[in-house]
Amino acid sequence: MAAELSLVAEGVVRLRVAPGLQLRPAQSWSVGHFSAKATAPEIVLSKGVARFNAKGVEVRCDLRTGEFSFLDSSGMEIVRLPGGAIRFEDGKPQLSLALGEREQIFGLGQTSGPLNKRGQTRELWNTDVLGHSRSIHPGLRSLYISIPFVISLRDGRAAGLFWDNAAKQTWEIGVPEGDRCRVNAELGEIDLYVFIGPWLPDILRGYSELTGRMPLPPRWALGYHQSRYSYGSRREVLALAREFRRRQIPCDVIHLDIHYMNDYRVFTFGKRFSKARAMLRELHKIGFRSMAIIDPGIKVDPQYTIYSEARKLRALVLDPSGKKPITGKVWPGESVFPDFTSEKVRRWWAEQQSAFQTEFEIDGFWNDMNEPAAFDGPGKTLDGRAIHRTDFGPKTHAEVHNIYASQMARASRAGALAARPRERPFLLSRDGFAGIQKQAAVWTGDNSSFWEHLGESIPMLLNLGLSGVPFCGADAGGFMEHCTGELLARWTQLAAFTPLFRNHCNDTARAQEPWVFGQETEDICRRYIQLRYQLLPYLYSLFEEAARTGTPLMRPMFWEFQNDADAARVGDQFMLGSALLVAPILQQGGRARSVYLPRGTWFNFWTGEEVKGGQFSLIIASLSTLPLFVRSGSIIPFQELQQHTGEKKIETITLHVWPGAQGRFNWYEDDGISNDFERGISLRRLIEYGEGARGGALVFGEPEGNFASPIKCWRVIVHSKARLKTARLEGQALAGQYVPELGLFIFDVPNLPDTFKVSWK
Ligand code: MIG
Repeated sequence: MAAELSLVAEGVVRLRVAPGLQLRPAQSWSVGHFSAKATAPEIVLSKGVARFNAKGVEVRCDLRTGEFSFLDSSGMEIVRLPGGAIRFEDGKPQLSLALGEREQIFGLGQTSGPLNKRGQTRELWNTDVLGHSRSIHPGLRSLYISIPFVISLRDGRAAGLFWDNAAKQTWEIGVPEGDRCRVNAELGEIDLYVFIGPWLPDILRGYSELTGRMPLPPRWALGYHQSRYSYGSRREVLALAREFRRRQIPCDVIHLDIHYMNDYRVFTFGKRFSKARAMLRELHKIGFRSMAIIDPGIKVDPQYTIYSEARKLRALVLDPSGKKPITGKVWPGESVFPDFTSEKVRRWWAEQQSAFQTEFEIDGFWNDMNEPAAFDGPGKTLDGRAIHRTDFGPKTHAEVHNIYASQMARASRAGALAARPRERPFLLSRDGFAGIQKQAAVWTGDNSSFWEHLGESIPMLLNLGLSGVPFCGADAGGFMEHCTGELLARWTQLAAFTPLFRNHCNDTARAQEPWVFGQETEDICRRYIQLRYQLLPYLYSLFEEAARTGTPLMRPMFWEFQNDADAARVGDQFMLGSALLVAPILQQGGRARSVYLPRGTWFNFWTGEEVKGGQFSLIIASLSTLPLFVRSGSIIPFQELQQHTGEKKIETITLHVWPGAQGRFNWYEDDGISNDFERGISLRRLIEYGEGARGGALVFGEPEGNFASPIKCWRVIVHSKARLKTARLEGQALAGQYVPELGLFIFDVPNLPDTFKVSWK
């Protein structure tokens, strides 16, 4: 065996092992420029142990037993590969990791089941699963998004491990042996990245530097999305859009599912959408954006130009003989599959998509069936022996199956940028591999309108965030089966606080737009969709943070409270940013639940009531109430209600302040749509809160960046049971008003261009 150890960035160590005497040139679908920076660590050899030291990280290799251990800067062992743990059997690489007694494992992309993956077996193989819970498929081990990256947490210290190998992998995490994690891959070499930690944000920063970060999305993508398989005609789509406006339920995006096409031919509109361009313009006029679904399968039809061009260009995946394109049955019937692993094919696809987008003025695309699915193929996908002519030379489908979707999304992104070079694309993908976050947001595929799936969406989305994919969401209301008013109300409450907020359902399921279940459900849905829109400035700043650092927006409790052992066990509630704790009701008929509030003081968002943390509390919640808590010391920006993100110019931002010893908010703004922020046309400002002897103060830091903010006024709302009387801007008195019934003190301050301080008492 040949091995190589290198330091690729601060706190990130790479270990490569190959069966022969030499490592092959590295090939990666996920890791970009980063490996170029690798430096060799210092080596000290003594008593048969080689110690590699690099900037506070130590790797020990016992040359007699072959044991590898990785130590963090405090000397704690965070990853151990016991002697013989790295092996190749029939060319298949295997690893075995020692698990600590209290170690928990998170990540791996999209998984069903509980938050902590210890005790589960997972197979990383992108798979189309109808109804993705273990109650429907008891042996379920694979889902749409496979990411061989895990985070381990023990006694408050975290570390990360990424195996950069796209072949099918199996992870047996603490099963059958409780103290081992066995991982094997069908093909390839061992190429591991160990993230030393111990802080979660550092691990995600390192991992996302390695595999890429989510580009900042356009602001409209953060609004509410409505979808259905399928809104079947131009008339239906326009009526739907008008219904949202008539009922005053905010909405930004309508998704067009497969029935818009001409007999499922990609890049076409069918007869029932004969005036597609006029329809999409009409939607724009009333403030809607559209997303069109794009499947990879191209209908075999010599009269169809996309098909004939693809043949001519030799742009298709080949069957195992290597002589002709492989075919499979998908929605269009007999279909062929573009080979997105090739640069030439991605370029061609990008051109097709770009022409289609420009002709019809479509705003974004969602890529579905991108496993790729083939109804008649083995395991509902292509034969593993099918041949791809990749950027790295010929490969079998088994070698590239897991990256097919990421490469399709890459083409799709290039296409969107070609069509609208000045705008940020919004793309959505069902499948993905490590790095998908660079190309597209993801949704979690075909869940069902089951209470169980409502609950599972929390750990599923949390683990996606921990796997480097911050922009994710589950179909609100559930995709398959029939939703009910109560389920929709609870699901909308939860999904309003997830990064992607889309209601979508199946063609055979009962409709589930917010109004179909009657007045009460409609009012509840409206209320939470409105709240989402009011929270947009908060969300937008969180998105910017995710784009810059890899930090997820939707965070497990332990992200914010890493040293709290109880927080590490909670998987049915979460933090949105560091200020909001969301604890949805997940049971039919449920009117109460236990909520874990970590140490400190919390405020009930609805009543303002103070709740002591460091305990589990029983929280009562009527159907219209989502248990929602605010951490003390938080500053949360709200904006005026809008029916869509571009409806009006926002000139006032309301800053709610919940008292506590201290707090801060990283304010971010830009034009919300263009790429100008890449040239510094954005505005960043730190807002800090501090408590004084008899009052509090906010310090607005110096704005950074060149964006001319439209905001004229900050309306400060201080939550205080004690009567507050005066507010001051620097030395000057401001007009403030205390509302005793609500326990709120309210005053306005102009948005000054330099640093300034306001205080109250
Ligand atoms: O086999 O395009 O997950 O969101 O509505 C079903 C029809 C194909 C699966 C997607 C779903 C979409 C549906 N598609």
